[in-house]
Amino acid sequence: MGLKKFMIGFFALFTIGFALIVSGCQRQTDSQSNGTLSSVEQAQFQKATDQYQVTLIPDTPPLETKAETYVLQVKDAKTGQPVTAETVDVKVIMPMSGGSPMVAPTTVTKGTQPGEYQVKTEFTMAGDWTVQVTPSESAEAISMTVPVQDS
Ligand SMILES: [Cu+2]
Repeated sequence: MGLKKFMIGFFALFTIGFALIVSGCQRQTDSQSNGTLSSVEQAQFQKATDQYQVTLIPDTPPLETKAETYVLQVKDAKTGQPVTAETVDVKVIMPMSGGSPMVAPTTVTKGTQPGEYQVKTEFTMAGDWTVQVTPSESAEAISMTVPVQDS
């Protein structure tokens, strides 16, 4: 069917795009002041606001379309201390043009270290996903965009 071919071509273009995005990220330097996404080391994704600094760490980079558990670190941006919340709210979504966003089923459990959480999710499609972290009920959500490749 034409649609299927179109989708395959679409994904191929996306994959090339991600490669460019990833290499672009690696050239970025610290962005803590303006709060944009940066790649701290090759495979960590970090974003900071006035209040919080969040870092997403994949076990085996790059991010791929499969079920996996990631470490999420949440720190107080001012003191540098890990947050003490039992859990944080994490939403993993992919905005889709002309439709409602895709939502990845996500569970969060407390990690072994202070301020660390285990985020189990499944990126169901290659492309740019938005990881939205809300460290506490009164906090603003912190969104970072992460590129996901086909596994
Ligand atoms: Cu999608």
